[in-house]
Amino acid sequence: MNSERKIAALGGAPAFQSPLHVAQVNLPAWEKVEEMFKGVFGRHYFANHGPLVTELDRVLSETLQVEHAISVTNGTMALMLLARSLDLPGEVIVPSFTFPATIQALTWAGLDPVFCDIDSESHTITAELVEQKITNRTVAVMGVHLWGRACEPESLTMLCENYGLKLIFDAAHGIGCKHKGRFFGGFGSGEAFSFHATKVLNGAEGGCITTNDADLADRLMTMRNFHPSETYTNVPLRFNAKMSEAQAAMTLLSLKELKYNIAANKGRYQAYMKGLAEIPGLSCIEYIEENNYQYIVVEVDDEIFGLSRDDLVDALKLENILCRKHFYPGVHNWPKYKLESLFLGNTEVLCKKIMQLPNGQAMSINDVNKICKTIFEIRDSREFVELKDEFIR
Ligand code: T4K
Repeated sequence: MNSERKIAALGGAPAFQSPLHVAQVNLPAWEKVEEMFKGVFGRHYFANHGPLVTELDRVLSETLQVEHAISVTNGTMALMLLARSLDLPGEVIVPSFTFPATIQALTWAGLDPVFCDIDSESHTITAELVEQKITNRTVAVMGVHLWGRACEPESLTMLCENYGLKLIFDAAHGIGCKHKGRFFGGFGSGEAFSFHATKVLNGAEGGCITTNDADLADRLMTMRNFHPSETYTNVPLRFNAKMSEAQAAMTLLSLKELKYNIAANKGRYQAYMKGLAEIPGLSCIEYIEENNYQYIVVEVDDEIFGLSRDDLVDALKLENILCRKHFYPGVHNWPKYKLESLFLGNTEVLCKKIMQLPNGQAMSINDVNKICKTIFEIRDSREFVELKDEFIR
């Protein structure tokens, strides 16, 4: 494709006038927010399991078709509580290709993360790869449903049963996603979700843990607060991890709009798929099962595309298209966790190739098409491709 426009890296005007963030927040109409908050203010009740948090726990368990949903302050706290509730010392097998919260939650819970490589297609750990990491110190496996794609629930369950290990999931990306027709929420002993502002379900921070295990639910409800009306089940530790009424108000409103937001995401995802299919060297990950389409994840093959992932991200930034290199460099490369003896081949490759493109409510299909066109323009800009180091570094 020949383009007349001078790309921003060569001094042209940016493709977008103002920054287009990787995630734009999904917002309900202001009148609905006002109405909901009038209720909160009118009741003078803001914390400690008010009516909205109670309602949210009920609606979440009903929506996700799971026995118990326990809402908390954020996704990281959901992971921390879930990990701490295991009350076991030892090692947990986990991917490194994830948001750092997954690993930090284990460390906060006093557990030792053991990094496992991922499958290069699914971007998740597999039962086969996990089995190679099991030692007599292993107590659990934490799978991550990355990009809302299921992390082998059946084979990991079978493996963990065979070895007597606990299985928990980081489902931060997974609200509204299904595996074999079943919503995420009931896999493993428990699953942790995030309702961060950048997620398809925006609780303005927030999260929850779901489980079908009544004892675990009781322990988690006890661990999340100090409120005297809670049960006094014996638990390892208690926190203030309660979701507020304000967060519950936002989450409930956002839940009502979830299916519309997912449908809009799907439209943009399909437009990206179409636009990027015409660009050799770029491939957008596929969603075979029902997904929330929140993440537009692209793998850059620099030899075919002609530019590296990092060059493309830098050039797009100058166009006001703000992408993310999730999850570079991989948590196993953090100084705290780095082991010279550890090599995660697929993780290393993906950390250098994957980027996330913008998606969310503030974007139209035209915007998606414009982003795809801009990528063409950057690739076709010979001057830039040859001298990129001088232009953007
Ligand atoms: N497990 C996994 C696998 C996760 O991906 C995450 C979080 C967690 C656990 C932990 O869940 P939480 O504790 O966060 O509930 C973002 C999010 O902060 C994070 O929630 C998310 N995963 C991660 C994948 O992405 P950042 O630091 O890369 O992006 P951030 O927060 O700067 O937001 C991206 C852009 O979105 C901003 O540059 C501007 C825009 N934005 C953001 C916020 C917060 C807005 O326009 N408005 C906003 O209010 O981590």
